Amino acid sequence: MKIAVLGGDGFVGWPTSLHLSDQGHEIHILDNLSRRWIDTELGVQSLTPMDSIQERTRVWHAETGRRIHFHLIDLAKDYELLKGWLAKHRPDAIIHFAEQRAAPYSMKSDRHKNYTVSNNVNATHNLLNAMVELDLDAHLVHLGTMGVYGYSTVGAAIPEGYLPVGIETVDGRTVSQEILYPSNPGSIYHMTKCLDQQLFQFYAKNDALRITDLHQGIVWGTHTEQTRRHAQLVNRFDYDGDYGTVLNRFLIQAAIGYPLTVHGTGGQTRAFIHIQDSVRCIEIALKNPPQRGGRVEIFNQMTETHRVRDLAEMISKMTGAEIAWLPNPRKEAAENDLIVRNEKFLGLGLDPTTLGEGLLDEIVEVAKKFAYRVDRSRVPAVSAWTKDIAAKVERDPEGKRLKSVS
Ligand code: USQ
Repeated sequence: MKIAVLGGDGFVGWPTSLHLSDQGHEIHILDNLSRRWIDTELGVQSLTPMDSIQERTRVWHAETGRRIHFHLIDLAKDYELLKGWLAKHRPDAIIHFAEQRAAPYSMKSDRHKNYTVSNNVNATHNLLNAMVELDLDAHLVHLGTMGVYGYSTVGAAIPEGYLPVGIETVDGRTVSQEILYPSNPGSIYHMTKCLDQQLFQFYAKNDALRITDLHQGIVWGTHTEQTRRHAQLVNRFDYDGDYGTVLNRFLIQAAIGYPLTVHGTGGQTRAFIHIQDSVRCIEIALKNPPQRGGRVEIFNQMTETHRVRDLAEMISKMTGAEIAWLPNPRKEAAENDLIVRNEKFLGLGLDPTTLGEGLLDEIVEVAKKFAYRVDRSRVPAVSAWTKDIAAKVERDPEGKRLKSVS
């Protein structure tokens, strides 16, 4: 297949591009390199030394003989460029990762909120709009988030996107309907993914676009089979308070002797997936497109759930790291249960990589290898969800005063 990978320079986009190229697909990465610019804005860098996208694709070609093409396009701003590219190349499938993906970054300031909404929603809408205009019958696979469902304890399993409900009619009968599971975003970033869901519903209904939305949990790990092949194919690995995600952060913190930064009681339960499974799920989704004229296909892309404090305690036991119990910079439930259905991917052959499979050590080893690149002052999460909360989040675990970066 000819596949366009929008956002193919990012944390999940890059290993996905390699994985699909390895399988013989023709891969075109479209990216505006915004993630690299945000690193510059924040004054942080990936724990792992990343080369330019051009250098990465050169090394991949030298290693495998396969070409990955790169096109510098901003989906949110360059509608005509995007449309022109799609008209010329007419891909069979499009994978859409091209969104600002960090909740803390999206909550940093009014400017960051505006940026996240306009970037994410415009990127998605420009893409859908161009596909209709060009009569492009490509299968669109979008990377969404488990966070669209929210994290309140409901005592029932979260279904894969749709919820059957009974509605009482005016004449007293009960009719059944399947609705999108009620969205309950916990950040501006998560809210943009809820808006994406609505855009997909409309375009699937109105224009019969074939769309798959992947509600992904928190990704952990860094290497995949392909990124291991050469030092310069390494994936990015974020540790900072905005882009680093909880499990990877704890592992890096353990490796550099920094107390594990648990927010609040650590009673937050979240869904997780290893990066290797993430790219495998995208491959499976590509092989199972919905029918034209059918509804949006939704998969829960996660393999296990864990409570934040259990992860901290497990890593502390494994490495001897201290745990710091910090005021939570986010507005979120202090404790929640989470049960998630994920039978669809399992039924299509996903064989989950779980925490118990020795890969945690591998990440600690990677972190130790590149520990000299870590700026400890960038480890604490300083982005507070409200002004009231900002006043409470004052000191980092090492006792230094925290400054808000805006
Ligand atoms: N947390 C800590 N300590 C930390 C970092 C996080 O206790 O040092 C807590 C947070 O307060 C939160 C939980 O861990 O309760 C998860 O935070 P996270 O930063 O690992 O994940 P999140 O902000 O939800 O976002 C990440 C990705 C996002 C993806 C989402 C999937 O950045 O792109 O959509 O995970 S999900 O969480 O399922 O919504």
